Amino acid sequence: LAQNATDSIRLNQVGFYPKAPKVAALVGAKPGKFSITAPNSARPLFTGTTSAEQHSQVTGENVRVADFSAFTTPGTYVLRDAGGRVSYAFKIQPRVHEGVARAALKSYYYQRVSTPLPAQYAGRWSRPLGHPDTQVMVHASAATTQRPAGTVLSAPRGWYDAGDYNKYIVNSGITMGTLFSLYEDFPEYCSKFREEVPESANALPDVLDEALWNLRWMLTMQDPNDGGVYHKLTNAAFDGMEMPVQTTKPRYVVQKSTAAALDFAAVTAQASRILKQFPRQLPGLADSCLQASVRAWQWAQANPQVLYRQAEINKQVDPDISTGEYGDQDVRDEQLWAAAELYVTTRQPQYYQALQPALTEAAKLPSWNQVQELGYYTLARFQSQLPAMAQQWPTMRKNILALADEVKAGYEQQPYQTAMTKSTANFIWGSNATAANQGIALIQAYRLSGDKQYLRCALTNLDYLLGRNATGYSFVTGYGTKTPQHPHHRLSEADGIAQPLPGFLVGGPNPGRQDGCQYPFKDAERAYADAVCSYASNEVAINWNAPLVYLVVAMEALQDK
Ligand code: G3I
Ligand code: 9MR
Repeated sequence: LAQNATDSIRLNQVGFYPKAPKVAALVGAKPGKFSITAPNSARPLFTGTTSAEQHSQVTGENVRVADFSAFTTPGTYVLRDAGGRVSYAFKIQPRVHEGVARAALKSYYYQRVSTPLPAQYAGRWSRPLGHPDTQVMVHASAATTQRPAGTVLSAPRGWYDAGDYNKYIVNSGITMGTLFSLYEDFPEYCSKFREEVPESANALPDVLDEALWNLRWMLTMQDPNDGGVYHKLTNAAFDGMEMPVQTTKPRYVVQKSTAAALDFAAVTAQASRILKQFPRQLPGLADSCLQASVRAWQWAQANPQVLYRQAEINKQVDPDISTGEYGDQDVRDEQLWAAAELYVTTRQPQYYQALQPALTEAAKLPSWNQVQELGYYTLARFQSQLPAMAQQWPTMRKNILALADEVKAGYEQQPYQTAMTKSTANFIWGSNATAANQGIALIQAYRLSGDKQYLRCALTNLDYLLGRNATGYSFVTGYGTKTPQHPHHRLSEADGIAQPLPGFLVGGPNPGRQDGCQYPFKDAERAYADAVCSYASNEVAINWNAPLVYLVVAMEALQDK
């Protein structure tokens, strides 16, 4: 029967919590009854009637919705529609997303740089060490008197950013902020949440052990002479589709930037207050982080507009750098985020002053170049301990809720009944991270208001990512029935193993199609190609997996609500 399964019945291919809403979108379905059955039996365990047909303006599909929320018995099932079509098998059970949650966090272990991955932890994806990054050169764009071009530095560890092998401070910023916020929002759950990584037996929660691997790299990216932070550690050009151990190209740290300094200041300030809870395991590290944070902050105040413009740099010095730019040209949001983290960690009035201009501004959905909301989340989390903010707090609270309300408004009315599919503007490069970040915005609103409608809506975007979408894919490698097989991911492509590394969220539909690959469809919701060439729709990235980890872990932690 599984062979007859149709990808026109779109649902969360992993499954559903017993008491949660359960919805499938049926494309081109006959009207009438649908049923839920065991995979190998036609005997209905639940029957319902599909909704009236709705025409999607985006894809041209006609969609009916099957709602089986009232069916709560744990088990493994398929959905059968009026035309006799059968869905992929899915589960109804408590903790149904625990496997995805573990795998999504474990993806960071697979992205670790400068270390061998032994089979004990990496299984068939074990690999020898590559990119030791102990002999990194100062690029001419970063030359100073103390560190002239060609000076050799050691900056090991960190995570590979994405499908490529470079390490970018700006993108590490939002990634670390999201993972640290997960820990601060759900400390009990995170403390029990274990994967299988070398540090799992120690006293730290695994999510913090994993973040430490990248934090220790980030700390090496600060120039001790002035407190400035290099924008990235990179090859001059992208490595080929080869394994880390095969790569030999020189690596550089490039120009310092204000965005890098502020993201670094935010992350290290947040790290400092979290790691302070583990003085015996990590003696001195919290203090070092805070010192590093303050110095980066001071550098950024003295250098408020040092933007990273790769094309300009390439006109002036050699060698040319052609890897990811992460060229944020507006650092006001980075300034606010850093001020917020430093304020919460130190409670010093200067940081409070620095975040004044933005305190009453509308909230914006986070992305690598828009981090203001990360500051809002942190201020919200500690609000009861911040009496100085009492006056502004009602406005800020209203703004956080307003963003979530905008994400949520009317989602039940459109064909797929997810927040993500409400607007084609959501479908940019890395659109799947938009879905996950919308989920976080909704969870934050739930935490502030206690209104469960936000949680229900957040779950629609997890359903979206795991299969209730117009492509019919579950976008997390290895989780679901129809999952990406050919991500733009050097580690997955070059290892000679057919199955990609598990637990990775691919970028998702992106009508921009900047990679020039062949796409089966061009419309916003279906512009996705499961092809290695498609870096604009099928790459993986640390800043996309982080909100997935947050969303799935939060749903697991809140499943009984
Ligand atoms: O912001 C505009 C938006 O206003 C507009 O409506 C939309 C229309 O397409 O475009 C938006 O800008 C896009 C931006 O991403 C959105 O974040 C750009 O067109 C698009 O080119 C840009 O793509 C970035 C891409 O690098 C190319 O620079 C992605 O965000 C970013 O995630 C990606 O990051 C790469 C690194 O450079 C290298 N490592 C892999 C990583 C993931 O692909
Ligand atoms: O592999 C690169 C990927 O990580 C980037 O997101 C993408 C856009 O900057 O570029 C990819 O590299 C491609 C390069 O830009 C053009 N030549 C082919 C490369 C893919 O192998």
